[in-house]
Amino acid sequence: MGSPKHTTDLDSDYTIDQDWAGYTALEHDTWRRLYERQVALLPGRACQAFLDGLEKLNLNDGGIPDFSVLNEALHALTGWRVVAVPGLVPDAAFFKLLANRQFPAGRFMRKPEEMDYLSEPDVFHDIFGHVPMLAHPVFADYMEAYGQGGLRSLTFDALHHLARLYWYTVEFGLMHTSDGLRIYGAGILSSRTESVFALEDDSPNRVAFDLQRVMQTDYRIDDFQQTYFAIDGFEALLAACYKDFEPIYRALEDETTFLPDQIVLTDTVLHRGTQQYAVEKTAS
Ligand code: HBI
Ligand code: FE
Repeated sequence: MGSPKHTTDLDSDYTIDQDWAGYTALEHDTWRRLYERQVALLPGRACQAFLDGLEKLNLNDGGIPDFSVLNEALHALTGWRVVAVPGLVPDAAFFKLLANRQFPAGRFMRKPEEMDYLSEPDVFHDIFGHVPMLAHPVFADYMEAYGQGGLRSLTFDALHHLARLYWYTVEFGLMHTSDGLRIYGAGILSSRTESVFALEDDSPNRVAFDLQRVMQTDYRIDDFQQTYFAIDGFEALLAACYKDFEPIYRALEDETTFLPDQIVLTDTVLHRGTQQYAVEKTAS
């Protein structure tokens, strides 16, 4: 987590100063190494919106981006801004920020020995993974709608349903394109190994996105996903989600929860996974 020079200057909405001048040369170097590694994986895997966003926002300048500079470009494109937070923020605060087109980003940089995995979102995951997508106008609207739906979910005790939607779209989403499946999920695109696994490995299921199905499905937080859901496009995703979820929450009260690897009768299966990776992991 943050180095000692990063003080705890918490505001009430959990946002803090990025303290860009406080990053060390090693932390900037870690960004550059992560960046170069990921960019090499993107052609043929990342969706076009992500590639466009990366270019428009000039995230390849070298080193950890200064949020104030990044925000000038991002705000001009879609009205979104990035705000620094110390780590995970409480759900209500998280939703409120999104509903106001403010994306909370961890400001700390992972240590060199955590290049491949860390449990809390750092500045590389949050900026490289999430922010290019926020430059896309329809995805930008989806994220705001998600924040508003999140605030409303708190009055229905439906947070777990909304969290699954975020997980299987914003973090681990795939998309159909005329060239085949592409990645738009930030959790995948900021991971060297999952960028290959999610698209190319035989192990995970790949299933067409369905809102209620996703809201009923548990997920893995500590390892590769066992099922990925593919949307038809951002317009379709926004249309599916730009509605009152109350009837769905009511319907879900009588429904079972699906396991992370489960295929159900109503699924449009694009690839039925062998689950070999997960089985071997459990056995070892
Ligand atoms: N806080 N900084 C940060 N980043 C997240 O992705 C995040 C969070 N707080 C809550 C949260 N995510 C999830 O519980 C939501 O997906 C529901
Ligand atoms: Fe994330």
